[in-house]
Amino acid sequence: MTGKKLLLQALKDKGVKFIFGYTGGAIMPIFDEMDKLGDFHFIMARHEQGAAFMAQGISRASLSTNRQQIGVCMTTSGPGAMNLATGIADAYMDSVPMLAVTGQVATGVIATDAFQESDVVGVMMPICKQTYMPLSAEEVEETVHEAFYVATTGRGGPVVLDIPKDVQNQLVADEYRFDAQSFRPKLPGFFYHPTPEREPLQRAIDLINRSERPVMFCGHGVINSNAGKLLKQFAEKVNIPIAFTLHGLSAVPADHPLSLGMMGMHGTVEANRAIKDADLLISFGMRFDDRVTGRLNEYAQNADVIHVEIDPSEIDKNVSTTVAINADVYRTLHVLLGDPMLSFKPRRRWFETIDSFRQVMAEDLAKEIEGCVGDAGKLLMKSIIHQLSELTGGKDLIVPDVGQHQMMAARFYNYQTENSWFASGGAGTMGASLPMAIGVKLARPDERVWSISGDGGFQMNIQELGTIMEQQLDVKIILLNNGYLGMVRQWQTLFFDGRYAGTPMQSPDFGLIAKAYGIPYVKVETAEEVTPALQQAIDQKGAIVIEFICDPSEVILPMVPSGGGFEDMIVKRPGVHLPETSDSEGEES
Ligand SMILES: Cc1ncc(C[n+]2csc(CCOP(=O)(O)OP(=O)(O)O)c2C)c(N)n1
Ligand SMILES: [Mg+2]
Repeated sequence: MTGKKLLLQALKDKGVKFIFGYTGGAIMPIFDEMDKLGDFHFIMARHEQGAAFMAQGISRASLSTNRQQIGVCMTTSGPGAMNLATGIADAYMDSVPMLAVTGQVATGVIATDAFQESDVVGVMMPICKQTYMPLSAEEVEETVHEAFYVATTGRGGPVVLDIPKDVQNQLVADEYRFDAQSFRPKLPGFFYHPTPEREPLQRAIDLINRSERPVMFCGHGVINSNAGKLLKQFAEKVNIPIAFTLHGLSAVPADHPLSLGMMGMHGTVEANRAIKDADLLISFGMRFDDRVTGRLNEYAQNADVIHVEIDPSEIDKNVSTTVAINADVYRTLHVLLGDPMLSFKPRRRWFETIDSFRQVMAEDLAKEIEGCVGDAGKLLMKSIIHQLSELTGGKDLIVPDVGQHQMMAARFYNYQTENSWFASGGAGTMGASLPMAIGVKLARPDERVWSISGDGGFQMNIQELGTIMEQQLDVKIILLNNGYLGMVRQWQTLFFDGRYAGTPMQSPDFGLIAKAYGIPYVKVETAEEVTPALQQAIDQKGAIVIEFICDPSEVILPMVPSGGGFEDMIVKRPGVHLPETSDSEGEES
């Protein structure tokens, strides 16, 4: 058998159905063998970055199905591999398991600056969970299985497998003979504790029973361990409100009475104020990212912290814990739910206080949503998202890009389906949406998928319209065009005296672009057209691009300025109220 056959056999064994990629000299042998075997559905991206995000889409969306698939992308060496880097770094930040296979120049010329040689292992090592370079075909089989084990065990993450061309072609006497029963990866230093220990659990239960003003956090770990239903049961059992990180959205229905919505920089007033006043924070599968905490030395100063987290390196990293539970979220919730000592407390005063927080922006937001247009008569993103939510009953799969429209989609879609929100969060990569939506659609073909982009991000991976065309994928594309890199514009409005450096943007005729790819297109400029256009997308089979002409001065509020504390939360439109403190300069949006 050859190295390339062993690789493909192992991928098949792991249930891989789709391979996303782009060919080139150093990967040709594997592509050729893949074609001969005919075991995979190969999807040619139009840019390697697209392939990485498609692979992410498969992994993220199939988590909650009974057939978890690990996304695989495959490229040639040098520029092909380098073009994957952004998608891999993004998966690493967001704990998404995936496998990137890259061709490498032959072992005999490695480190000679051979044609299309890049040090893939060197470049990828700090931006992925593990890298491998098998130096003989004999290593390939075990390496692939170990790569899958590492990618999916504990906190998920991307793994890179860089295979020199001669190793792909090398003949070995052995047949493929992998035995899952006897497979024991030799990974000294790889710790994984899925089951919670008794003692910290007991202390956690005591804290929960005693607390008067608790808030529970739902992070990506809840989605990744498929624990949404358990979290909901737990919250109901102990009567504790839930705040969501960006990645925790859709774990529990967004309109659940205990939901406070999203927390953090663009979180709701009720989530952020409740956290500020809480006496106990119970965090499930999240990492206290700076977008969530704001200024750390002011964060939840009077609260005890229970942190349930699978990755021990996240515990006590940003926020000191009172009780640390290093375990899988699902298993922890399962044990907690079975514990007879946990009690229900009415906490009436706490819920009254939270209700008062809910009122702070309720009226302003309702008015904007109802009105649908801003000062200049252009459409408001939040109203478009709200109408999409109403029309779809909150049941569809949403893949936002990065920017204001992403935050609008996070805040104003009423998520009802578990694991229905797929966003680039930790890295915040513009251009993620279109390719990620392709992977999501392939993983969940029977559900409706909406890719929602801004005019900036859409143009970062616009070439993937070609993949949608070729694969005839039914992805509904919403383009919220405000003529600006809107999120950065919002920062400029608030913190740079309205100087719009590098944010106004001229766009092409998106109608002509859609037409060139054979994709139907609708342009929406007035409030009356919004719902009919969305309905048209729903009624019609196949992809569609709907471009909405949006108000560039719309802002996503509230906003906790970068580096600020919850005290500094901006709740009024600029011009009405400006924060006194702003040490945000130099930080990235
Ligand atoms: C690849 C990349 N480059 C730059 C940024 C910084 N950034 C964050 S949001 C944003 C603006 C996005 O503009 P657009 O796609 O039009 O969305 P809008 O905010 O207008 O809704 C920029 C430039 C980023 N997140 N990713
Ligand atoms: Mg924009």
